[in-house]
Amino acid sequence: MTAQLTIALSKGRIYEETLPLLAAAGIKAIEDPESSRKLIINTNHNNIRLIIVRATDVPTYVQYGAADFGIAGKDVLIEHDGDGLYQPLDLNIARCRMMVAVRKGFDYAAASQPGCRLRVATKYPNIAAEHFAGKGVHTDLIKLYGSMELAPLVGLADAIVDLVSTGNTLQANNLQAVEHVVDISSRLVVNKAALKLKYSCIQPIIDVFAQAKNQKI
Ligand code: PRT
Ligand code: MG
Repeated sequence: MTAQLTIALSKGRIYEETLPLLAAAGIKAIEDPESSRKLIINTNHNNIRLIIVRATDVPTYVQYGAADFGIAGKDVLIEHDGDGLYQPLDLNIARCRMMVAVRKGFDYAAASQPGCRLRVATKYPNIAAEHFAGKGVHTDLIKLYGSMELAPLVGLADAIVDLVSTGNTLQANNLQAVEHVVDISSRLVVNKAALKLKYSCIQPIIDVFAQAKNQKI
């Protein structure tokens, strides 16, 4: 009997860039999650299904074994602290950079000297705390769940730590990136127990993803 496999994905950019990898593994969703309201999407394989979750929830579903594997951004994975996750492959998709950004004209060089104190708004408090601790800068961290770009414009924070890809959002909001924190791409995350129990189903998919990724480069 073939094992039942559940794959956790988020809608949007990760899903779009994962489709070719799934296709290379012969897996096709029978409905488009972008237009369907269903959260469980069947595939052309009776034993394989996709579950559609928020990007930040992918590691949680995989960690607890509700999904056997999933795809999540390195931003989400660094911020999520949990055991039971095996990260065998950087898929090199949904690439961007995590940056510190401030209002144009804000003197970041002066405000980020060792010993200074900065108010920083971010969705990534752990990553931000580590970054500023490394520079010897004290921070008041303000956790936000989206639209970080607004915070420096309305006086909520001096700086933000956020993802930047084209830079258009910063530009449109009169902000500028002033410091690189870490390069981000999405990775495969696999439940460790599932990998052992369903090795003959999961490992071939990991191998195809690795090949498809290398062909793209
Ligand atoms: O949007 P939602 O709140 O539902 O969830 P999410 O933001 O967690 O998911 P989604 O789909 O937006 O992002 C999923 C993953 O894509 C992230 O975890 C990253 O690993 C990756 N990724 C790659 C990005 C970007 N590029 C990106 N540019 N995630 C977000 N952005 C945002 C950024 O936060 C900023 O607001 O896009 C804006 C900047 O884009 P540019 O092109 O204007 O610079
Ligand atoms: Mg988003």
